[in-house]
Amino acid sequence: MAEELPDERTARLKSTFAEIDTDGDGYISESELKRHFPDLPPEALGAMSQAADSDQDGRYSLEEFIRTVS
Ligand SMILES: [Ca+2]
Ligand SMILES: [Ca+2]
Repeated sequence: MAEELPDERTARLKSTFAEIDTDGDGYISESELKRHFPDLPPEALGAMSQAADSDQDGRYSLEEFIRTVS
């Protein structure tokens, strides 16, 4: 894969985040994640929430999301 400019990458991640954040509150909840990835097994969700939810508030901020996928 070609290397991307960080700005482009951030912009793309932001739009992905907005897509998953269906109620637009600025956080991705587990149910929004499940709605967006219906085929994701519960184990994957659990592993992801442990790794991604660094402040342990049960939802993903944009910052946590970017940190996790980048
Ligand atoms: Ca939300
Ligand atoms: Ca969090």
